[in-house]
Amino acid sequence: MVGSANLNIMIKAARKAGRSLVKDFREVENLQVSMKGAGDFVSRADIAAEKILKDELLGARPTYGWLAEEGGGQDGEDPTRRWIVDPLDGTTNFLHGLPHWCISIALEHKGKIVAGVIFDAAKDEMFFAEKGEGAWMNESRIRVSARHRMIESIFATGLPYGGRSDLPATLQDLARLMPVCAGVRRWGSAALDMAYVAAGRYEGFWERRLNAWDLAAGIIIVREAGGMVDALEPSGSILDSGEVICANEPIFDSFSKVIRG
Ligand code: 2AM
Ligand code: CA
Repeated sequence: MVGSANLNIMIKAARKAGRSLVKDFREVENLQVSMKGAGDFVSRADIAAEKILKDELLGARPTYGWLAEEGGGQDGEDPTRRWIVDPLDGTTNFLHGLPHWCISIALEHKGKIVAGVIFDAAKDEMFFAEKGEGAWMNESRIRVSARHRMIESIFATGLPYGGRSDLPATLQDLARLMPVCAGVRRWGSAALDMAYVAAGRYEGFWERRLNAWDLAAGIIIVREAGGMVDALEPSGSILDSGEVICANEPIFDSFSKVIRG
């Protein structure tokens, strides 16, 4: 697909930050240092990737606003457009040498996401979409899966970590879902979970307490792949609530009935 100028800027930025993260990832895999040493190293890798993305994206579009995980946000001269960026989604995986993490970049226009890029640099898988142009992975068009029976379907989620208060709600979700489906996966990168739903690798994904930068790019990639994305509270704001449910269209109703209770 021949993307817009903005999409090309996003893909170029993702590749550049991806090279930096892959280099650091090889290093972290070999690091024989204290937990704190590895943690500090990963924070530096994360901040370095964010700087590359900011230089590339705001360098090319200096009037746009900015919202990112590490450095926070700033308003642009153009109040209608904003980059929403997670330089490293799946940080815990990265820290443990697990090759499942990504860069997530979205472009918001008048409150709607109009383009998204999710780049899994370790596997060289570039997921992207623009409004009305379908969803893609590298050179190929992607689509959500066609499975429509719960018992044949697999779903992904994120399990709360570190004593967070949403554990009981997620355990209740799992108690309802696990007996009626073919399995549940927990990979540790919300952005890649959404890219995988778009690519038809699993049927659906839900998670609570996420941030706008975890979700923004995934929203358009899933929708352009033919999937449905909603806030857990029906028709609420996904980015404001940080609670998401998405799936292929045929399974969405059954899946959301189970999750929403
Ligand atoms: P992050 O890697 O950018 O922090 C997985 O459940 C999602 O939760 C990921 O998208 C991850 O984004 C986020 N998350 C934040 N803190 C986390 C932690 N300590 N452990 C696991 N996931 C975390
Ligand atoms: Ca994240």
